[in-house]
Amino acid sequence: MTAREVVIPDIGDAEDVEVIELCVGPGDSIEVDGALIVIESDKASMEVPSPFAGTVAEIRVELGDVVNSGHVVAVLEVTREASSDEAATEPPPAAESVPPKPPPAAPAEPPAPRSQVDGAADGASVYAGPAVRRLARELGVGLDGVRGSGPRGRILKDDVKAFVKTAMAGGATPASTALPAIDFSKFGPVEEVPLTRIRNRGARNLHRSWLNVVHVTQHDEADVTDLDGFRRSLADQAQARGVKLTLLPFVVKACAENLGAFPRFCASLNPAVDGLILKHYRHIGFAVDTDDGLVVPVLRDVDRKGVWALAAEIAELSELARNGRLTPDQLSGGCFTVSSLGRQGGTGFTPIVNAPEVAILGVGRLDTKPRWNGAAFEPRAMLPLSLSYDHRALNGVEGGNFVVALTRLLGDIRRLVL
Ligand code: CAO
Repeated sequence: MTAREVVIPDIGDAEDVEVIELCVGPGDSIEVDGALIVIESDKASMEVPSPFAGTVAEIRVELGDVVNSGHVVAVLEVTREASSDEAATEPPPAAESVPPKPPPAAPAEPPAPRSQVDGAADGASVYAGPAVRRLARELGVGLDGVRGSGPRGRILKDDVKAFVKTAMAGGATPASTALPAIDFSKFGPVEEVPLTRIRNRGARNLHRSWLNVVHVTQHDEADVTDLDGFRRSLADQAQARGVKLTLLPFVVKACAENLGAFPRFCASLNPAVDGLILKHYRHIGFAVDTDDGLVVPVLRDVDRKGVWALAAEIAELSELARNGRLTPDQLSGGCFTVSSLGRQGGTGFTPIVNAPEVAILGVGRLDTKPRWNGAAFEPRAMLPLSLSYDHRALNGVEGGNFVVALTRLLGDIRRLVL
């Protein structure tokens, strides 16, 4: 084996470029064309590839060093030099913005430096070198989703490895669906605030549902004129009981009743997606907005409870949720979820199914609207309902029937006691 020095090749007009990455260290073995270091001018960053195969004896530069063509980068114990074929197939450099000049054919020098933006189809616009891109390709990682920790957001090998680690732990978006990491400070002042633990967990759950559940949302309106009149007529009793009687407990109660008539909505798909697990209990979750994020406490056996009891329980669980004091038991076991944005307003929205449940009901803001009664228009209190369901488990006719039956129940709550 002979010791050979490797120098920075001709880098065109670039002068005084900075060493921004050491790709290998003493003792590492390296192939012909393997990346030794990465240098960066103010116009482009480039990898300096090895012209030899062998072992790295010395690295003669440090991070941050300023170098020029001809500067010795490393000393290698050489086992093989690049063949003329390898030298000939070396792609011409393509710089990020202004390309360095192609190198002259000089056998004594290492191959031309390679630009960081090497035109790979996947993640071509991200800031990473060929060695990192190669590693990412080997691991099946899309660089668009990897956050770079190097200077100016450059993606390092360690970033790719960390991404894979997180993905293995179930915490990252699959590469094929990842959104690109963007440095928004390019466009104006920004600050990053951490997501609370609840928001973070919620985001993952919602994303998992979004990726797995085939969502369809069916919208309708329930004429709750009589129900709302009845609710208001109970105001004194509610005050005496110390309970706030909103529409929500009536809606939850009606849902429990409807789940009895439509058992496929009170179910979960099995993991193989070849069977539906029907649940013979009616535990219903309801979304609560808290300072820390969205939580969904579960009301147990709603079919066996009256509206007063449900109203009291909704208030109690909402309070616990807002104080971050719900127990795991109070957050699990739901068959169906109700998400009410009635206080906030809106005529409808698309709730995301709280998987592995198969359906969720969104409730909008009650509004008084003119309704044709066959002879004249009359003012009616209309409640917007949006049912999202998993189309893998339920078909459109079932979704439509469920909503229509629910509007009937809410339109005449005497049906709840039938
Ligand atoms: N239409 C019109 N008014 C409504 C209404 C509706 N659909 N729903 C509630 N209201 C009114 C109530 O009657 C009450 O009015 P008063 O103060 O005059 O009595 C007021 O809005 C506040 O109600 P509330 O929100 O305190 O009570 P609730 O029982 O309706 O809801 C809770 C309780 C915990 C569900 C709710 O506070 C909450 O957190 N909602 C947000 C849920 C959420 O974030 N969903 C989105 C998740 S993404 O799918």
